[in-house]
Amino acid sequence: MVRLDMRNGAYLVADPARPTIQELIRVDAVVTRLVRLPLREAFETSFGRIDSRLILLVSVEGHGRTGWGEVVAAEEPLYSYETTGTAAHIIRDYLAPAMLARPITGLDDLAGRFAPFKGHNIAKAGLELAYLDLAAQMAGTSLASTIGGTRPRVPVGVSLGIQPAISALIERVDRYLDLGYQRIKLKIKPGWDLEVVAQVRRRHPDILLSVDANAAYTLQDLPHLKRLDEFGLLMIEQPLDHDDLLDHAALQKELRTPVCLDESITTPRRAEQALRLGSCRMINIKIGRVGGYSQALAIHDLCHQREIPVWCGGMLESGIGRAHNLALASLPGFTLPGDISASSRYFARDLIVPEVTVSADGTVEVPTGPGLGIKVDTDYVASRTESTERFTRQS
Ligand code: NPQ
Ligand code: MG
Repeated sequence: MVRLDMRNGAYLVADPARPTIQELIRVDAVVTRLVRLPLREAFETSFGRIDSRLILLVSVEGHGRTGWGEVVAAEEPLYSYETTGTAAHIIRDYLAPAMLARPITGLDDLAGRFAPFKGHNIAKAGLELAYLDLAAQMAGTSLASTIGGTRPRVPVGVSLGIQPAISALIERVDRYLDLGYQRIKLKIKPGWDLEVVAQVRRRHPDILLSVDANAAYTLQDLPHLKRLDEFGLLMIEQPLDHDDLLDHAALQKELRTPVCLDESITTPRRAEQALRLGSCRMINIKIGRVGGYSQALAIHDLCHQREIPVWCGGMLESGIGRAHNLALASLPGFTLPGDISASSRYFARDLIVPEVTVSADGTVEVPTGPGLGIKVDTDYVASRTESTERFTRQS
């Protein structure tokens, strides 16, 4: 039986059968680093286009070890209101002091300290990730097994940005299918939707195909969106506004294609309300968007109990965030392919060794070593770091 217990606005880890962390973690220092990685090619969505990824890395030091996390916010508040700048501020002034105040007894303890600060989920998640890597290292177990993950490998798909021409998109669809990716997701917007989907579907009648609008439509577009039903899509992701559950419920009633919510699901309570309203039939879980493992686990457990499929979303993470996504996606409820591509899909060189690779069957291995189970390439991180801040315990 899954509980959704609240304390200070944060949900407690929901499944009582889940292993809990026994180690008392005393964090000596929290370090943030701004790192810029060039993208191998520009990534365009309905809200904008980027050529490089500015990443806020977080590390926590304690017990002679270092745990690593990643703040997945973008530079501009277009996907969500958070940015690398707002996250740096919230971590500096509120979250790092709360984390350093006293030893941490577990995930619920840390989530409870962050909960009084409203929102800023992506900032909170960055610290939770780093904490959990350190806690799992201390326990000598992999991060995946620490949270109750069961899959040794996870199925993955690729998200393909808006292109200058359909021919460029088709070329990429073919390339990633050849590499084994199990699902193709097309970014869409008004003017880059029906014709694009029709051509890809005609060429590949049987693949798992989905679309993601990143909130580019309104309910007035209902007749237009209904035409997507004929393409047998796995889902249409976040067609309407980022915080609108009611209009999504109205839309889902009129569509055969399952609606999947991304931006709209910011807390376990919002997930529960979306399911109660019928706003979606699937949920994309991003650890950042929901405020860390504690909340992601609660949403996973809620959906698993109700047989709602979930999958792991992506935020163009470096290998550090990518490795955390692998741990999350190893949970039993993650039945659909995640947006967890190979490092090389986005970057010429990643921040970790070995890099994340996708095998020919479209799966990625979940690391089994202690903690994240990958090595951070600290020399390469240093060479890419634009600025660093270090926060330490007062006593
Ligand atoms: C999504 N990601 O599922 C997001 C959107 C997204 C892989 O499609 C910088 C930081 C740029 C975060 C572009 C994918 C981003 C970003 C797109 C997130 O909706
Ligand atoms: Mg999305």
